[in-house]
Amino acid sequence: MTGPTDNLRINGERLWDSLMEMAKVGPGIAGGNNRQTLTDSDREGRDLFKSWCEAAGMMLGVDKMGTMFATRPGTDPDALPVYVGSHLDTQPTGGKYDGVLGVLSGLEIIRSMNDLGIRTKHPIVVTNWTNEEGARFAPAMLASGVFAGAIPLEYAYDRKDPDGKSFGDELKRIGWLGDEEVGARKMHAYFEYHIEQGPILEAEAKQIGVVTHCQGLWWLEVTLTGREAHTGSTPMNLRVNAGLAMARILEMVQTVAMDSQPGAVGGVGQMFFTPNSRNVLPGKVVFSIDIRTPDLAKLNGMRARIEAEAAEIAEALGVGCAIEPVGHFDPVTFDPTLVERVRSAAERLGYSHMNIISGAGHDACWAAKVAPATMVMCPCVGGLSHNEAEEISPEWATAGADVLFHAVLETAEIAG
Ligand code: HGY
Ligand code: MN
Ligand code: MN
Repeated sequence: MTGPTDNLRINGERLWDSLMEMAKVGPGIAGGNNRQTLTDSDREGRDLFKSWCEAAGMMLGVDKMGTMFATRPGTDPDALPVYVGSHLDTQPTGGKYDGVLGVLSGLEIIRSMNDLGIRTKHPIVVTNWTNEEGARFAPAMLASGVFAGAIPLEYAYDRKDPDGKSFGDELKRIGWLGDEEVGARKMHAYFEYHIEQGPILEAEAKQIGVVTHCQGLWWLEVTLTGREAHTGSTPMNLRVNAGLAMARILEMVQTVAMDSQPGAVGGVGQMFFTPNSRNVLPGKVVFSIDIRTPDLAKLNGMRARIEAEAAEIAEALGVGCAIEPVGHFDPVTFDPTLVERVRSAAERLGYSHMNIISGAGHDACWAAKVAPATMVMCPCVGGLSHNEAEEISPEWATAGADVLFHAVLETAEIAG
């Protein structure tokens, strides 16, 4: 099966306009977005996306995790659909393009097919996965993880945000609890277009990332138990200092990641002190360790070393230590046939390209467990993401969406 003719392109201006329109929903404080999952602004973004899908003639289905599936019918009702997805939820200080570019490029493909009068054998389903970020409710890629059968639905519903609100209650509250069984849908193939969120494509002056793999991940939630005491009157030798234990563990995570080079990362992004008062030694410190590498043995070795050394550090200070894995997926190899379609589309369209391993996790990582899946990437300025200053160019956005368009059409099979 060869790809479509090389004169097929999406409407880059319309895609950019839609990105800028969606960016107005749940604005941040520095030019980006704070459209966290299951908040009122997430609901507003979902409602806007739904209106656009319906205007493009698509039918919307929603599952019991709130994931949105907008379908453009194919000519063969028995043919499994080609899915094109990503996420509309953002980090609290997120950018305008992380996730959103993939969802709205899927919509742009449909809009372009409508303009060009293209029909395909397989239906095409544009997907907005709930809670890809995992910022409010851990873990990341929660809805796609339930869809792939890796995470139980009840576990997902019980996940709590820092204010103690549950995922299930918040999904109901915003009115996006759907009726479809999660994972009942079967996919012919899955594509996800995403900004790189790293510096490689820009540094190498490549327009397209042909994503062959994605690194694996562990999220380890550490709870340290000290003794609340006065920071002024408690002698140093009488302290049970959970804060000090946390600092030493943080330093150790950095050492483990550096010892695991090349191709490994480790760090901490979230931490809570209780009672979090300036002149009280913390009775409890809870923080989340994030480690990642494309190498499975190295990933599990890093986890084992961190758990062992954290226990030693805590014990030496008389601090209690409990570690709970709250997020995980093994390194992912994307489908070689689909990867080749992305590469040949970039060549046909005259876009520079290179193979790349995704540093960030994506819903495609779970989709790859249940269907042939792959990704397309575009550069981002300075490799910056999960920062309100996240930026891409309209040209970069358009090039990746063109490649996505061709790879999806080749897979969905143009029916004339
Ligand atoms: O954590 C991740 O890699 C993704 O941005 N949620
Ligand atoms: Mn993302
Ligand atoms: Mn993200």
